[in-house]
Amino acid sequence: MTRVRSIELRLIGLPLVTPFRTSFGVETDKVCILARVETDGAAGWGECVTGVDPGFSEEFNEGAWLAIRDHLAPALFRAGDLEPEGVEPALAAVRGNPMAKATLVNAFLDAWLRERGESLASFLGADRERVACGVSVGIAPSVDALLEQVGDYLAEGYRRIKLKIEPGTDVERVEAVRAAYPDILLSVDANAAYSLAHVEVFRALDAFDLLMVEQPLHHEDLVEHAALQRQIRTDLCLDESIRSAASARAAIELGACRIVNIKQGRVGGLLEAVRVHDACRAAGVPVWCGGMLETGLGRAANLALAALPGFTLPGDTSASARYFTEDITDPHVLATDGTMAVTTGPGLGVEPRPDRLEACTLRTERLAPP
Ligand code: SMG
Ligand code: MG
Repeated sequence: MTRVRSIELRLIGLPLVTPFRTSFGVETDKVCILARVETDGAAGWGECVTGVDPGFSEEFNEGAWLAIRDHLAPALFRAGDLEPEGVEPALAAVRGNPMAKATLVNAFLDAWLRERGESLASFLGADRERVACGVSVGIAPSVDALLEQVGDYLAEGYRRIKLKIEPGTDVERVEAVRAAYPDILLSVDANAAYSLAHVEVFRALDAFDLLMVEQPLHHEDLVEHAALQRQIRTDLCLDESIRSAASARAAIELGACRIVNIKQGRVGGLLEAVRVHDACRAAGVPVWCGGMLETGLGRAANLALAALPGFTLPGDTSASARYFTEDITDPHVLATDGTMAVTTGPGLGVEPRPDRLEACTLRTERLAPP
């Protein structure tokens, strides 16, 4: 048992090495909330995966900040002495807001594990020390620019390439990359930009031996995803639609997907992420670890999660250098075999560097019990 004594919220901003364009917008900077939770015996970190705008989901930085400050943090203070399994129930009176909740769940877990000297990977049930890594490539300005980026990432060792697509920038991009690299693991991610009226696009993509098509339709369209899956050969993978282990089970039972992208931040934190993993594994559905352009803190959490046995496909856990010239932690580095190390120290096993943290901070607020 340990008690949350105070929480420091911090908004940080750091430039991305290259703008990241998806079907819902362009990001040039990573701007996110970090929570530092102080317990009786340690401090732990949680990185919130919301962005500036509510484009990927309805949650966004300023909303998450208020949800944490005015609702979730007070609930955690009121809960008193806690074990990890008590944190989600303590936050349950707040409906939804999984990304805001994940920030505190993960930060508490980090602090609790640091008190015990146990690594996150060991606590979650990891069975390996390194994970196979892929990379997500934003919508490029041209086919040539895309081929150059893909070539660079493959040369670095990445084991799977995921192309962001949107209506009008899809089949010809995939065709060009597949022609240049006939044997690579290749997938696409539409971030919900299509509808069932586009079924011909997905029939055309069937020709390119894709590992999966990720989240083609709106996040609420499980029945529509199932209808699309019946009409194409390529496996569908769901990202935005999967918000909990319950929604993963629903999607699988409906036949809405055959692969699941697990993002711990999107499902309310690392504990629910393990339940999603367990539900998929029980159903024989492969999972992989998604990414939200996390800093080295969130990335350490993703790497620990990706080391669980059901994560059988390379994920979006790319190296720090794919995102930032200088991360806020010591960088996560890709080996030439396309793997990265899972951290082994207590909790997340990484700390923000104080100088980097100060340099990136846009705002802080300290929260404490009344
Ligand atoms: O962390 O490398 C990363 C990003 C991977 O493509 C990625 N994430 O839908 O899977 C996804 C997107 C969401 C990013 S929104 C900023
Ligand atoms: Mg996605």
